[in-house]
Amino acid sequence: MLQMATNKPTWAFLLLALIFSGTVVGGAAIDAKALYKTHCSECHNPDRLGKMGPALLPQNLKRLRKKSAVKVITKGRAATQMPAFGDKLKSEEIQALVDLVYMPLETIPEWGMEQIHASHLVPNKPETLSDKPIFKATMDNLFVVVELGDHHATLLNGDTFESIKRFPTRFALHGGPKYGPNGRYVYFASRDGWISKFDIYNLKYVAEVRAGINTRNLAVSADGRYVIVANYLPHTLTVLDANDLKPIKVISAVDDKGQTSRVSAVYTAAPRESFFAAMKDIKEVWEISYADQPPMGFSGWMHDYNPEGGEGNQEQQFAVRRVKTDDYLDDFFMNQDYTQIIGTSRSGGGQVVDLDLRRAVKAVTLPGMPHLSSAITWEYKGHPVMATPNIKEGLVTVIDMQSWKVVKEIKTDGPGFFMRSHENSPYAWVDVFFGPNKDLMHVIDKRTLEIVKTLKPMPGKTSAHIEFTKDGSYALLSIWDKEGALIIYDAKTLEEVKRLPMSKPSGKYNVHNKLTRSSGTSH
Ligand code: DHE
Repeated sequence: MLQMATNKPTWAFLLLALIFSGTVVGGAAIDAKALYKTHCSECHNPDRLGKMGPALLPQNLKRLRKKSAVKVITKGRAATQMPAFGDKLKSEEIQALVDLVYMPLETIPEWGMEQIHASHLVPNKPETLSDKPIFKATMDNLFVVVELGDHHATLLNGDTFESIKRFPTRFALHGGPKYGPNGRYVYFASRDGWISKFDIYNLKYVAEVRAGINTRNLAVSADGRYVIVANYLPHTLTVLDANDLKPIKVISAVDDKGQTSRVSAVYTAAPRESFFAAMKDIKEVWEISYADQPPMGFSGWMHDYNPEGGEGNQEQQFAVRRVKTDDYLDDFFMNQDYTQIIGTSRSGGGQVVDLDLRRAVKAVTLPGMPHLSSAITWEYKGHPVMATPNIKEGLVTVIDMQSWKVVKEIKTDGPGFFMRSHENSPYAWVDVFFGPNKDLMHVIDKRTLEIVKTLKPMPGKTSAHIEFTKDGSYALLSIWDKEGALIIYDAKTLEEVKRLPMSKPSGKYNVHNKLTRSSGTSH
């Protein structure tokens, strides 16, 4: 149960609520609350706090004008699961829904240290667990496969492609699960804020905690000591002890003027002993140090803005360094040595930000809405290049990472979502996630930048998201359907080797490739 801090509703608020919950149009009253219950509550939660879809509250809709919100409900939103309602609802009904979701909630949910602490669970005590794996397998060639269809995960043997264990997860996981340093533990984040730690050696959950109400993803520090969680609601980052998932610190996402922000995502930058957080509502990227002694330049934020008032918190642990950006960064990609990021706003403006100079160093035009969080890199004609699928156009954009110029736009059969390769493979695989060709998967030769094969593994069903085995010999593909499958391909011959039925296997994560930060996969 959420704990609520109750604000007494004012008369003005009640009057507005009355008006908006029963808008009168042409004599007939539109019951916005009933419309919300029928069309929105399943994904966005009856209380608008977010579930599969994001929280719908005025403080989370600051960047979306009401006019654009009408368009989103009418036409749907690219790259999200938000469908179009234009053929189901009249324009007055859509307007009434927009007015409703921009109304403040009567009570403001609170999710701070106290509530996080109270949610903490220890399903299996450490003294009951073995220090050695209770099964035989090449431990760094295991995969965790997330099955969104019925909220389960499968631990898969990467040599034999047999399931070691299938176990339930929290509702609607999002973002890749992350491994602790030696691959014994894997951490999951659900969209409703639950963080779960699973012990692969013992095939059991060992700790859980609810770190937020509406959560995006998590990152694990390279030293394995900390887990950090990015939240849309509240506007915070939550730092947990990776050992038992007890909360250590809640960091408010707020700029020096007091403007709060949703946190889009958080990533680990191992060589810098820090995390990077993408802010959704302020033009900043945050570097959060997890070193015992943060380097110079960190910690300023508490002095800039102290939500408690007072003198400013001197606490050094998880000190923040802000990097101001020229635009919002809705999606970004960090180079392999974590010195630069390339980011884009949803409106298409791209910028390269130097993390040490702490400013944008180059503007890049990237139409087509690149999906940078799934970009990959390799060497092409002696230059490091990155390649990204695009969500709005059937293109893979290949960019030189020294000049930041576009080397080639590879035409595909439709917009894509995920792209993957491996150091030992000459091929990069990209899906055609959206549109009539969603059942296709392209294979691109990294040496020529040409599509060399297009697969159609299960006609009519979306094929998406590849991950390679440790040595790059096999590529695992998902069929995104409740009656879906995991399909294993020989990565050289591109022939199918095995097919395992699975329930909407959204993503799969190889221990070795993740821990070594392979240039062909997400980090
Ligand atoms: Fe994701 C990763 C953002 C919608 C499936 N997604 C990520 C990451 C970000 C992100 C920032 C990287 C974090 C990480 O892995 O730690 N995703 C967003 C959005 O902003 C967006 C467009 C809107 C939203 O609703 O949040 C969005 N994502 C989706 C989906 O609709 C998908 C297809 C289905 C789902 O799970 O809800 C989806 N996203 C994924 C997956 C990953 C992911 C499977 C991990 C990819 C990987 O291989 O690492």
